[in-house]
Amino acid sequence: MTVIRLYDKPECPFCWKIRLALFEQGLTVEHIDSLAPETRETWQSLTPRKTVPVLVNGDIVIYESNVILEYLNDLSETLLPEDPTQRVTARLINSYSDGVIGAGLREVIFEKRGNAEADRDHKRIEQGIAQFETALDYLSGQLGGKTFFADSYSLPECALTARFGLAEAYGVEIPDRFSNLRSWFERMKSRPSYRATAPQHLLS
Ligand SMILES: N[C@@H](CCC(=O)N[C@@H](CS)C(=O)NCC(=O)O)C(=O)O
Repeated sequence: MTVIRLYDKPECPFCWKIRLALFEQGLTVEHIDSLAPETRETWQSLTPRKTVPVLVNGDIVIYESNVILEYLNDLSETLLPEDPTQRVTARLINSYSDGVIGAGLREVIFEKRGNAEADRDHKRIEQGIAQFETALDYLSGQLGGKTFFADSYSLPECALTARFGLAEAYGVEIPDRFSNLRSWFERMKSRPSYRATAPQHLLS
């Protein structure tokens, strides 16, 4: 049987959501660390975008995390709900996670990562946190009192678990006023997929 290979980077949120999707689907995968100098040339030759994640399954090479997610769903039909309206909801929240939730967090993480406290641009960090918190309003409204963003565990759970996991690791809290999002994140963290896929150096 062909082994699925994932060119991966531990702290990449796009990679983490793919790791979650694979684990939740029960798929076995060989993880290849794209940061290792000996693998760089290989994975870069596989993608015109020169980004990770890249998934290889036999002859199929897929870059772009959302195309990978759609492909994984095509394999097992477990990452998107059945109902067309629910599928749209799942795709929209996934896209919002990439573009809007990711934008504020990126500022905080890029500024904190590798910079000593004294050397950080605190204004950039504050603005990133404010942007993140503003973006949570919409998410909280979309989730309401539901268990998942759509009617089952789906793309938004993969995408947002990775984003919130990175946020937490870099000291960015979900404010108390978003109690539904906080409970949702606790539920996601209690799933076996969380510890199995989180960047091991960020786990406490
Ligand atoms: N739209 C792409 C974005 C992927 C992306 O930006 N990956 C970053 C890491 S988080 C990357 O590979 N950057 C180049 C590098 O690390 O060398 C996707 O969804 O797959």
